[in-house]
Amino acid sequence: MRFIHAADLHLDSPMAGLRSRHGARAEDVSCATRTAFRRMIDVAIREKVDLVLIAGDVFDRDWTDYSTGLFFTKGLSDLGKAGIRVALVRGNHDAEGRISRNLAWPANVHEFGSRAASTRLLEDLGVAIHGQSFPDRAVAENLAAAYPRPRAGLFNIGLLHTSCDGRYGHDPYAPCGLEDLVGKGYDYWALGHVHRRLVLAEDPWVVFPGNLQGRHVNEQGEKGFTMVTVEAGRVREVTHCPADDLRWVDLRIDVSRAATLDEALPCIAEAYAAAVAGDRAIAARVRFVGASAAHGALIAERERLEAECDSLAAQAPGTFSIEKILIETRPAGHPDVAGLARVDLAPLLRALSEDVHEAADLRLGLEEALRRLPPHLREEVGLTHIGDERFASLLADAQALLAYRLAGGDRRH
Ligand SMILES: [Mn+2]
Repeated sequence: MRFIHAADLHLDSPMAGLRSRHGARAEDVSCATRTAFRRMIDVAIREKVDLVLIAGDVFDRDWTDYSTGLFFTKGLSDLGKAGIRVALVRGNHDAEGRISRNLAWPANVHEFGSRAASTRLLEDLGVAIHGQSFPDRAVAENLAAAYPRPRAGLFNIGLLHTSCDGRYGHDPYAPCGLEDLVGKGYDYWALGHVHRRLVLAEDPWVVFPGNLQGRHVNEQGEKGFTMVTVEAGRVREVTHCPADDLRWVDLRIDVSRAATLDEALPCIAEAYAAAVAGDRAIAARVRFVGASAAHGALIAERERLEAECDSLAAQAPGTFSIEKILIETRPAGHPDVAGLARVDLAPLLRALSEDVHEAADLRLGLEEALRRLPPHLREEVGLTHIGDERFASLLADAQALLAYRLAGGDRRH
């Protein structure tokens, strides 16, 4: 007997950050969750698995129309035509109370109810599945505690959407201890909710497969589902199968050896090439780091830098998209003060860094100016709140920028 365990499909999740930046490409990118789901269906059919388990969060949010639901039922029907059964529970994202539209599932699909945990027997496969859906988003009680006792002589699977003991950085829904699960007497716990792949125990198996497709830069690396082979009522093999169509990476590009924006370009191209993973599309957050003589140039010529980043992305192998560009470089040594001295800015800037009253005045002025900006602009420039550290780094950037401009740096090419 073989089954697939998947969770957190989040179909039609908007792929935060990529939509707005990529105009024409937005549609491809937003299809990533669908493509990943389709990959899983194709593997299930090709490998002739017996059963597919989905541990909640099939949908990212309430459907805006029926197309999301139709896409899902089409995949389920294809499984049905291949003789593959499906069991699923709803999670916090697709709890009964959150999805207002409804489609009847194909006949090969069993959805567990949300009132109480129940058991579904598939005796021809020698399997008993125990599960319960989320009635609403926030489920505070330990659902696992009331899961039924295992059925003797069958392979017992617990299907559950849970934060487990809350150590894995997700909202604490249907919390439970690992010992609650292990003590239940089941053979395999098919969990969902934590988007990272985690094998919490192997006797019995307690597994979070992770989500099928990363949705933002904090969901990096390979994503997919888990394939489980059972022989004579015992787990023989547990394998992770990648399914993601778009892979998120956080690219730190060290430009400490570059003195100009142009010298930074080969560093970017090199980092892109290293990030490419087979035929997966890449979505990258690009972060320039290092103490660099190009610091001032990067800040002053940000618009060109962003365009060069996009241009190099278009040249990279495969599909390479940029989510966001962050300039986190520091100046290398002291900024070129010759230009500053010429207009007597050096003493002023020194005073701003050293004199708390001067600095406080400047900060008030800056905060006042920010208050006049529309909120979406404040957010866009990342200045919703200016802490001490942020203020000091803004001041240092302003100094580097002025030095660069006064030295005629932006007229050099
Ligand atoms: Mn989820």
